[in-house]
Amino acid sequence: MKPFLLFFGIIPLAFASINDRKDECRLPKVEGPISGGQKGYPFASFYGNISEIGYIEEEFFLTGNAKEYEQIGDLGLDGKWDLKPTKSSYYKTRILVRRPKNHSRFSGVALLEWINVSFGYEVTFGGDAPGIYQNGSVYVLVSAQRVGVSGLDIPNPQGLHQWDPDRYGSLTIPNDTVSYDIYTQVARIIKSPQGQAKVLGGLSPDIVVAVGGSQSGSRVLAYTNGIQPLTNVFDATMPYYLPDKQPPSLLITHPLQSKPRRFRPCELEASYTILFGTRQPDTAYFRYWEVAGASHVNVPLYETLLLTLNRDGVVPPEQLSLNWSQVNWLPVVDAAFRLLPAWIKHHSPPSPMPLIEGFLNGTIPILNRAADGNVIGGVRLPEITVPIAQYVGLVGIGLNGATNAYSEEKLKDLYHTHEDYVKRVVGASIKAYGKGIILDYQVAIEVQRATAAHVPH
Ligand SMILES: *[C@@H]1O[C@H](CO)[C@@H](O)[C@H](O)[C@H]1NC(C)=O
Ligand SMILES: *[C@@H]1O[C@H](CO)[C@@H](O)[C@H](O)[C@H]1NC(C)=O
Ligand SMILES: *[C@@H]1O[C@H](CO)[C@@H](O)[C@H](O)[C@H]1NC(C)=O
Ligand SMILES: *[C@@H]1O[C@H](CO)[C@@H](O)[C@H](O)[C@H]1NC(C)=O
Ligand SMILES: *[C@@H]1O[C@H](CO)[C@@H](O)[C@H](O)[C@H]1NC(C)=O
Ligand SMILES: *[C@@H]1O[C@H](CO)[C@@H](O)[C@H](O)[C@H]1NC(C)=O
Ligand SMILES: *[C@H]1O[C@H](CO)[C@@H](O)[C@H](O)[C@H]1NC(C)=O
Repeated sequence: MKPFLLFFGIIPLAFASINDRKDECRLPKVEGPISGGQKGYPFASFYGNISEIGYIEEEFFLTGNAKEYEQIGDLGLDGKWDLKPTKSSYYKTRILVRRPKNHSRFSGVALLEWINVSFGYEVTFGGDAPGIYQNGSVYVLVSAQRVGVSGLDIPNPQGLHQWDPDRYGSLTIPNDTVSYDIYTQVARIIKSPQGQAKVLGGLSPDIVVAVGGSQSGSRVLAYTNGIQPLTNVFDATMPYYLPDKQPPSLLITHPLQSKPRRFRPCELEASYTILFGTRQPDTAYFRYWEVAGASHVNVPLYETLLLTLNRDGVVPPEQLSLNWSQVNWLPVVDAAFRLLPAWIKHHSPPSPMPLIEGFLNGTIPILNRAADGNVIGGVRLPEITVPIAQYVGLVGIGLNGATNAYSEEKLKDLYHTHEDYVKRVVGASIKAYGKGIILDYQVAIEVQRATAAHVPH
């Protein structure tokens, strides 16, 4: 295994001091904070008034030359990839930086999210997690891929260029083969004193984490396998909600499995990993979690996402259905955002979690279900431990899952009175909080939800 996995937090600093000197010269040019344009605000900016939570959000443009990478040998399932840098190309992109205004609130942690571009425009998931801001962490959205900037090659593209040509017209990413080095260069800015002075108001993070969900999770995973061993730039990586559908591929555009320190929470993912046999055992430097009942895109997640998409006037990819799974993995990711730095700083690893039970019938993954209809094992949120429905992560090949509500009789059977139900949710939420799988705000949300639910009728 590569050094950062074994010694991160302490030993990498020795590498960093050598690397940093060289890399200072290669820091991209920083422009900003950016203002103006037709819309007068950045695309995918924080939903709500960020100064009310004591934060500042600023956008910067970065200009530089980014390398491509070429593989040497196979991109194997063991994640031990050998890559070498090749030619460089000019790029200009943007980053969106959220930081606490009051420096004494800063947690010392910077999370760098690789923005998801699957919808043909840029979407953040992690950035909607409230715990980041309650904890005083820095959150940086990184536009690393061409589609986010230029849009898809379709009649009505929705990239940054189209959204606000005045503001974003000068941005360019030639192709995604340079995306990994763009990501590295952003991390180097966040780690260098000059960069910190320019984009972080002088905050100096001691832990920098790579995060990304879904297609971006694949990229963060590829980064972990192939690029991090060359750059040593991150202290930890956290690719999450990542269906392992793809075989290893050239150009590392659709990457795969590895042996990194990562969280990958979602029941849908459990079915895929059973299917493709890509689960990895936990190690001293690696945790793998699956969230029972959660689907890739679930109701609470999509409701939150729609607020931003509607504000920004882009076309949502699908219509919300309350029949999708109601179980959200994001609160677990938010909790993991705390556990990862604590792991590095205090050598206190997050608890291992049981896997969701299942097996393969031919090529079809079957998850074992208890009498209540829900899966056995996994990270268990109050929705699962005090259930009012069956929650299914994967329905056919759908990414939304399903919620199959229990009958009134069944609810009456399980919970004699509403007070009984609420009391059990309160207990389950406090227990989940105690286990570190949700944060305190989520306890309040769970209890509120239960109180408002007509259970039993
Ligand atoms: C955002 O909140 C700050 C602080 O509460 C306030 O001064 C400012 O006017 C608000 N901005 C908008 C656009 O509402
Ligand atoms: C900054 O945060 C610290 C610690 O939370 C607090 O004591 C201090 O009053 C804050 N300063 C301002 C100007 O809000
Ligand atoms: C941020 O999270 C860390 C790790 O859980 C904790 O020690 C610290 O007290 C938190 N800070 C705030 C302001 O919530
Ligand atoms: C990416 O774009 C650069 C600049 O246009 C070009 O030189 C390079 O060949 C492209 N790489 C691939 C793999 O298309
Ligand atoms: C939700 O499921 C119910 C029962 O299966 C069905 O009648 C209804 O049309 C579904 N609603 C949506 C929005 O899909
Ligand atoms: C496995 O699949 C076959 C048909 O493909 C089906 O008949 C059988 O019931 C399945 N077994 C289980 C345990 O699901
Ligand atoms: C991100 O990308 C994946 C596909 O790679 C897509 O299924 C998913 O819905 C996207 N996530 C969001 C929230 O946009």
